[in-house]
Amino acid sequence: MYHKEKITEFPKDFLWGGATAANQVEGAWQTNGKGLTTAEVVRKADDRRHGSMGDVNEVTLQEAINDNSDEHYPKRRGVDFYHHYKQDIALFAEMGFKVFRLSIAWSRIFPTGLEEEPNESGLAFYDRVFDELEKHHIEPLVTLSHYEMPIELTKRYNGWLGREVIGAFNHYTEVVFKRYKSRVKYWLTFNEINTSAWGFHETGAIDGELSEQEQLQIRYQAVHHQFIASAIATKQLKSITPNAKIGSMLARMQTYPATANPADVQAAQIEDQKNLFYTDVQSRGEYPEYMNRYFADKGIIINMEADDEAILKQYPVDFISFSYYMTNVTSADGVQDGIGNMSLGGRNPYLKESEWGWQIDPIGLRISLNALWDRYRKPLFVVENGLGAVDELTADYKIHDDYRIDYLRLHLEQMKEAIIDGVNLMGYTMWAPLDIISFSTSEMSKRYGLIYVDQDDDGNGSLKRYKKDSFFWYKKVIETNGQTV
Ligand code: BGP
Repeated sequence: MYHKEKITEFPKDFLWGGATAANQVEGAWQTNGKGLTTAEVVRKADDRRHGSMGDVNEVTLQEAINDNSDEHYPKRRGVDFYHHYKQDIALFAEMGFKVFRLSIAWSRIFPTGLEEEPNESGLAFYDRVFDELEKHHIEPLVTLSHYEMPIELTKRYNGWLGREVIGAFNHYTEVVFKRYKSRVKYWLTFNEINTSAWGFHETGAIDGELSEQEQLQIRYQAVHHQFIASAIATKQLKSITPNAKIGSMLARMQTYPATANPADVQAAQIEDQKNLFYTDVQSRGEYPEYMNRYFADKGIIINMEADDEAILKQYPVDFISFSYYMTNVTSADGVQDGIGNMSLGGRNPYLKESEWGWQIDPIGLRISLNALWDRYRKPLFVVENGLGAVDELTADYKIHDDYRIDYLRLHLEQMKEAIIDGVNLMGYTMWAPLDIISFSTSEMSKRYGLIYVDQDDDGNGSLKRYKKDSFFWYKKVIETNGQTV
């Protein structure tokens, strides 16, 4: 009789690590020729905890561009990883990281996105970062565009809405694929590609006063261009470094029905399809049928060129990566209540939430892993998961963040269950190994790190790094390959 042994532990070569993004860590926003990006013109709001994501419309784009300071734009200063990378990577190594997810700032390489020749000092910076990672035997996992693009492309082409941006992006990807050919094995094209449907800083497209239909039309057209750019990048990578792997990156938000009423279950299915649409296209290489109905109902027409469908089909992704912070709830009557500043769905009475209203659902991670594995049969990678919380630095420079340890532990336990269920999971990069600027709120005080960074919301502080209790806990997790969580 055929018998396959039950898996009981994390795979031997499991990629443990942490994840960051250039615009939230690097700072040095004007150093060595770097250009301004979309992320760096989103103004900080006084209190965005329960509000919406950043909105450039609070000032005009031109005013933001002309403002040469970082006062209202904390992402311009980050946590100065640009000058602290050696120290930071040494700390990651001390925890035993096998992988570090970082993004390349496109505008360090092509300041306006329009240049023919790349900016050598931008390329050299990432060479130094990769040198340091190599020294510590840490594998880089590189996101090519994490919520940003050179601002000039936004002004000129309305971001990803302009088909011309595909050419600019793939000029950049070809340059970095060639340059880092021997150093980077794992690549992601667009961070949380599905959130492009939400607003300015992801797509670069400026919505202004538009109807819902017009906004959807813009956003899905912009995303279509991202799909094509991603498939072309895959094609380039396969010819430059055939052994390298490229993945899609989804903000996975499973939607639960509010009740067992079939009408609610069906409403949840539709919501879920809208989330999985992105990985469906990038993994299966074609637009799913259910979207045709949605597009027709909403009056959306995606303009495609002759070869678009062929390139999507020919160059699907190798693996599926995703961020996991929360799940959603919906009902046939529609959404009742938005949670936090990220999720679009309703509140789940069975779950606790973070100080920023993000509902915490570790079992949802196991459900998501199983669902994605069943759907795609491609290796999965959890490339973001973590808790944003207010931390206290004690007089003796300690941070007792047992709440963060609990959060991570509960998610790791469910991840292990999913592995025992048979899910093929390549790795886990928690968000974020050190405190960085929060993307949605631009606050420093929404801290995710295992390493505390001494900086406040206004940019005051020594930028010194201190190890939190979670630092020592995660080190142990990696040392024991997840046996001690
Ligand atoms: C994800 C983004 C990250 C990150 C994280 C936490 O959506 O990919 O860039 O910031 O969420 O969100 P925040 O910083 O808004 O708390």
